[in-house]
Amino acid sequence: MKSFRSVAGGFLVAVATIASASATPFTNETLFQTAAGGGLSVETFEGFAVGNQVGSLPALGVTFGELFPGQFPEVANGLGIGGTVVSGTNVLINNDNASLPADGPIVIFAVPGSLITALGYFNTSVDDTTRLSFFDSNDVLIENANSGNGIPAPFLGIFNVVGATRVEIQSTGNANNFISIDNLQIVTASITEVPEPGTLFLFSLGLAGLGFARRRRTA
Ligand SMILES: [Ca+2]
Ligand SMILES: [Ca+2]
Ligand SMILES: [Ca+2]
Repeated sequence: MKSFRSVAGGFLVAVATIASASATPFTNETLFQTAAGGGLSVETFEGFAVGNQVGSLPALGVTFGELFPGQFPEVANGLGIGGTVVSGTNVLINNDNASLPADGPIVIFAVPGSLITALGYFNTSVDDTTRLSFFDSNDVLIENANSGNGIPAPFLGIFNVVGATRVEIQSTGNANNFISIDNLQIVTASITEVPEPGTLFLFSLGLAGLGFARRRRTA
């Protein structure tokens, strides 16, 4: 009987390990890029005019959610809004026409059929610290991490092999919630297999083992 119980416990431990094994935030851009591997693309926002809304970045394989109906994240002059820059003069902001109050989080979606496995940026807000969150297709938080703030702009990146359907960048609420980012860098991966059935299979094996052990114990 004891051997059956330990087998069941082993399966449950394996499932828990799979769910948490890939948590890897980076505050160093070079280490992030090394971990993220090939296929990384960087957006400096220098190809946009100030005031342009950014609904998608095809080269990075992502689209953006609206800050509020009819308003996507917008390109601004980083120094002109009281922040800083990492490249050129432009940054991306969570605001309309850089006017307070600030608006919702910057929401980034992987294009259908793909997942975001790595995403990094510099927080050029100077005052606000930011939170980077990865969510799966069921809207469950995979992993998050908080950036620093100040000058020079601190980097924050997450590499997560599970892959996110949606990523959010938002203020942590320590300042005026108006945030800007620069040198957004992303790796996406095509969905070649759906991981859920395998995980569910392992989980159901664990449950079956528990049930079997329980039946044997009462017998
Ligand atoms: Ca820039
Ligand atoms: Ca606003
Ligand atoms: Ca701010």
